[in-house]
Amino acid sequence: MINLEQLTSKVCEIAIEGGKYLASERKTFQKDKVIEKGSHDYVSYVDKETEKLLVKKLSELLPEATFITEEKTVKFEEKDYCWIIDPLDGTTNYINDNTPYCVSIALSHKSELLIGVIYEVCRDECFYAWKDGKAYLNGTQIHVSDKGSLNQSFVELGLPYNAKAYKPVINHLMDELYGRASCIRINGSAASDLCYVAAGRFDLYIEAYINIWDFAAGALIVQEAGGNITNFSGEDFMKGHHIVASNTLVHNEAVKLLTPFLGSL
Ligand code: LIP
Repeated sequence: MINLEQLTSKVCEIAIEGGKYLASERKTFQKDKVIEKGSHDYVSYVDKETEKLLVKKLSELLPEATFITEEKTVKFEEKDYCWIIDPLDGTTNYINDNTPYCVSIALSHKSELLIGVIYEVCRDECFYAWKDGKAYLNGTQIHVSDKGSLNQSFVELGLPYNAKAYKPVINHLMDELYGRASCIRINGSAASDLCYVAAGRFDLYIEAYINIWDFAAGALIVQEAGGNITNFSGEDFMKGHHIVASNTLVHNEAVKLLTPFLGSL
């Protein structure tokens, strides 16, 4: 029987080690090292080397687990335990020396999330949670906010790479929320967006066309901090790509905003 609290603590050490490598490479990072793997979707040796480091350390920690990783440096095999890794979430921020960017690591067992660890490099913040163990930031328990309505909410929106398909949605959200919500931000790192909901910094975060390595760790951290995370229909998010994460209190209001797009995304 795995002790999730102890395992989480070791995963935090590994995520921080990955983050320290990202920070040290950033000092000399050159934009000519960047490759465009999809439209405006970038990667460099830094993402790949960080991923290899994480895979090596996590394999030693739990040899029976397989991997789903953004940069595909390791082959996925069908197994019960699975590490889900984004070695550098917020790549465009990193490339442009902007903040935030993170290492994101989740562990699942038969699709159930057991551990979520996100290390945000720029603020030296390690967010983590394990199933039924609550959520923490650098050793202190965190909780979602208590804002009761969208009118009071500090809202984070994402701009996924799939701009053509998402433009009608983001335009609609801007139209509905700009001037109504307390304020809107677009920070450029799905993993940290979820952590900020968990820590009560943001009250709501909405994004579509993101992948399991972007949201798996953050999803558990949000849930263990008392928040809610669903797809755009208010249902299970795990198999999809569209995410609404909130402090729970504003969730229904937020999901209602998305009803014009159900079935078309
Ligand atoms: C990115 C996110 C970003 C989101 C993009 C993408 P990457 O991950 O974190 O916030 O808008 O769709 O998923 O490419 O930096 O790992």
